[in-house]
Amino acid sequence: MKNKRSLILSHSIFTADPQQEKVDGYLLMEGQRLLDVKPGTPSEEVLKSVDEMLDFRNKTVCPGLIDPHTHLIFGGSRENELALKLAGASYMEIHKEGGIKSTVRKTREASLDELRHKALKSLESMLLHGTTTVEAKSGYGLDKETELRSLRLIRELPQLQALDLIPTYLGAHDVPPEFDSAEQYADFIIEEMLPLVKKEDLAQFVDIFCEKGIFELETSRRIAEAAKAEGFKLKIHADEIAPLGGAGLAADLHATSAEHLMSISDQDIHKMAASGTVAVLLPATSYFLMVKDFAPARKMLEAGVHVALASDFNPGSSPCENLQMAMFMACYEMKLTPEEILRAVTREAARAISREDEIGQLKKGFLADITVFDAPSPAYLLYHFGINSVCDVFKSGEHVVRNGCISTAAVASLLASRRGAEQ
Ligand code: IZC
Ligand code: ZN
Repeated sequence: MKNKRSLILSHSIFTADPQQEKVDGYLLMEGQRLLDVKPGTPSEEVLKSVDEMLDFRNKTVCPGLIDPHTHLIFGGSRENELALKLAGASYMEIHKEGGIKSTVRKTREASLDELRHKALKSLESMLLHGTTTVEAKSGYGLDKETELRSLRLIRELPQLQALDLIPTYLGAHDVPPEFDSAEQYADFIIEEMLPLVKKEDLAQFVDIFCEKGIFELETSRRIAEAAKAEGFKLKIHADEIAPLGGAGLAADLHATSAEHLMSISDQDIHKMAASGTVAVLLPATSYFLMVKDFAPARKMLEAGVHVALASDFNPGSSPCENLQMAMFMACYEMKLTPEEILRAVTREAARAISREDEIGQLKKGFLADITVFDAPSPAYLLYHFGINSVCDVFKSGEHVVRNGCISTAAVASLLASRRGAEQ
């Protein structure tokens, strides 16, 4: 059967393609891919060639949003920390007894079915909020069995729902109680876990929580170098709280991205620009942690750093699947413009997960992953804040969200074509 050809009309197409970033015109897609994006009105000939025409003239059409930093797989929740935070406790104070440690306990106790159900619920929420691809980390098991179980679950999830997932092994998220020191646990990660994760091809990235009192700079370097030697790409949680120099380490090792970066030094900003390491900024986390520091996004952009935004979805410092929250925070707290923000959740976010050749832009040959906002312009989208502006979403050409509701038929068709592609 011939692939369906669809045409989308819009006065506000934000392509994220540097060659023609904003288009008042139309977009053509066929099957899974984009055929063309053009200004002006389509000719009779073009109109005759399509099977379907979608009128989004007063809406903003963007590449499907990409969330390049989430801790998707975890058991339980941590609303008990709210009272502590309101009483003034910091993230690191809570971390001593609870925090990640409490989520590790709950993740180890959870059944696979529970973890699957929870992740599916979150992915559904992400889709309804416009996200089409998500990076997903392990990191709440820390022992062999639970880490592998989490990563295998991440691999399974694209067979069950619409989003694509990019798997990251975050064994170095905290030191589990079975180990006496970060050094000892790092040996276990390097000698046992990295080869196992590689053998089963369970992760594209290895990530490290490089933070004072968690994994210090030298331990982080040891893990990162071993991961690189094993063939993984790198991501580093860097300079979130203390200015340890994790961003400089990420740049030295040509990591794909460094994340958080609220305490980054000027020198490391320049190092990141030179190495092309993407800065993945997580402003919803600063907001939720009730700290007043936001990463110096403007300084980074001026220095030539690639800046992406992510939700940091996790049970402790950002229990929020809605990437638009990070977009609002980037606007009102970091003073990024609507266009800088849209680039950061599309083209730059694709770069942060090494998928920039296929997603994150509306241009010929790219996957037809498209998010439509019920907003006539990018400025209106960021101005009308605090609501879900997403009305329609296409994933690999399938119209999976229609007028704010998931189309189970379109998702089923997407999953069938994924199964077909595997055979
Ligand atoms: O569970 O607290 N920062 N990891 C590093 C987190 C936040 C997630 C958590
Ligand atoms: Zn994180």
